[in-house]
Amino acid sequence: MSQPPLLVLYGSQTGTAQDTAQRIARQAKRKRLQVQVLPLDNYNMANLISESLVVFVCATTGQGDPPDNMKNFWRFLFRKSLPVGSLSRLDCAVLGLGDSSYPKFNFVAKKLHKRLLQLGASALLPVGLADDQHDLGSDAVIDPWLASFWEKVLTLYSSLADVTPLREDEPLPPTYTFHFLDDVKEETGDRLRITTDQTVPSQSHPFPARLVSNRRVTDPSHFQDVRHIEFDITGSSIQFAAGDVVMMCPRNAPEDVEQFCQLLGLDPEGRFTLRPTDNTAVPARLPQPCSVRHLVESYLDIGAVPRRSFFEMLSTFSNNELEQEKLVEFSSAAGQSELHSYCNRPRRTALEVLADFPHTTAQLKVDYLLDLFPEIQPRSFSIASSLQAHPHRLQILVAVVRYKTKIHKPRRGLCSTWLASLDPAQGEVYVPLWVKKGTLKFPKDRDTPVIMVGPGTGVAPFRSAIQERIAEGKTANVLFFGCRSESRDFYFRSEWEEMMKAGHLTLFTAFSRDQEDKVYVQHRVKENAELLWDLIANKSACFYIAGNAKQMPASVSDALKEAFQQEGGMSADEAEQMFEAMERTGRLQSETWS
Ligand code: 2AM
Repeated sequence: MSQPPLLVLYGSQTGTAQDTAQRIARQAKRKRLQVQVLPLDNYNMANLISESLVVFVCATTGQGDPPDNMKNFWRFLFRKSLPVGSLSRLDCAVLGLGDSSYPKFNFVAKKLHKRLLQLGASALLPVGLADDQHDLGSDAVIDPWLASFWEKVLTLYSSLADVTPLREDEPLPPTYTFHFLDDVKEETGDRLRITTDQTVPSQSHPFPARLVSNRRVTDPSHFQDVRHIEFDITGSSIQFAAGDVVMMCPRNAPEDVEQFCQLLGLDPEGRFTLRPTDNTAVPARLPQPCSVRHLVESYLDIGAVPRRSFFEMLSTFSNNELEQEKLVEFSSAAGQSELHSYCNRPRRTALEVLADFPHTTAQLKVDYLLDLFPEIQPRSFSIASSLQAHPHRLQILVAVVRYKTKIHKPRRGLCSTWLASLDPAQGEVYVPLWVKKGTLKFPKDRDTPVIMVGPGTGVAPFRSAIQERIAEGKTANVLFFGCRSESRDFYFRSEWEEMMKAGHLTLFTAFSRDQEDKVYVQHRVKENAELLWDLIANKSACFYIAGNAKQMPASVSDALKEAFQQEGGMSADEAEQMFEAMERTGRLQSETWS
């Protein structure tokens, strides 16, 4: 009997679920099983009723929400009109990727599993709950879960047991083949395709926004480079409100692109078209034909820390004994702790790994590039301006990420480094972007006061909110801002001062390093307990926290609960309950990032 094909559907926010889905597909191909891998939103849901074997790999985002590329599926799946029993033909398996340091650990996978069963599907095995916090990484759960999954599949499709699987050390066929063109002058479409239609820009149709300015807002003597960046969005249908975020895909640095091409012996000017070897679509983001430079610069994530699957694949290309031995070790379950010390801890990039394995790298075939390297993922930034205050403009506040590990060369954040390098004085620069609804929502009511705690770049969404609110005549705005020093990183100072003068803003500052003892925003919250209590208890104020300092949100929350006890005469339990009630009703919201 011929087996029905395996479908692997994933919902991925940062690429890990996608990588895991692709790994499952590779394992299927080694077992000579027909397989298709798709993001959930690219799959026609109506077909689910006729599928017989589907693996779902789903991440859960920090807030317990499904990733962006499964949001439509999520809405579809929970429609009341879906008949119970409609998925009775389906054997399914759900693998969740989550992080147990967040309260809604693997919420999406658990809920999906339950719903599929409710609709009549049979579960091949219990839902897999991979955990980023596990000492040995999420593979500690994924590996045994997959072993058990394949065991079940083999029982289900007994004829598979007679098939000789492809050897582990043989490369699988690539997903695409590259067809190089002789005519190098051919138009590539590498340049931005300016969208003239008024469709709302999205990941597949970003709007090329012109860079207007890119200004450092911290003193040159300060350790951190923070940029205030402005884009012109004239001609787009982009609308946003305070709390929304802008998305963009960064590019690799030109010197990294050069080095990559050199290591692989590729001509950056070479132009090619991609042909899928199976039914996979050509990535919409890649123009056809495309230049090698464009592919490496804008698509292949060569600057990320590579995953285990990268080493697995590299090992199949190696013809150098020493290198291959090491690569096989890094791919094995036993080699994970060593791989962690070599790669994850020092944040070694895929490009640096290639340079460490020169013989293997020289053997790499261009056809495998899209299998080896994940696609550069979009990054999000809180929008720092309001359309009312800055019509046709969109501004962000970006801390340029740079840090040291044991590797000599400093580590750099891909997107912030790329953004910082863009210079509008060097000619017109366009950045493809789109906007997404954010999680922070501000009150519509004119008289509701808003208290915002945003140290560092956490102030970005609050600058947008304050500008928007002032334009709408909402002047009860209280901001707690923290930075290291009044003279070095107190950005937007003059703007705040003007608003204060006009009576539109109350500002409390915490300059952590301008005196011997650290002063943080939570200290200012405590000092102003009386005012905060009055605003919250008597004037129904909303309270917001944003920022990237790890302990900050918890410390600010504690300071607020203390204020409830001190000023409201509450017990610790009552303060906690009031805090939770505010969270539940949206009167207390936070947005944190790392
Ligand atoms: P620090 O770097 O001097 O420790 C913006 O980054 C501001 O947030 C800085 O003043 C920083 O202080 C401060 N910050 C760091 N950790 C914090 C925490 N746990 N709570 C509140 N603020 C913090």
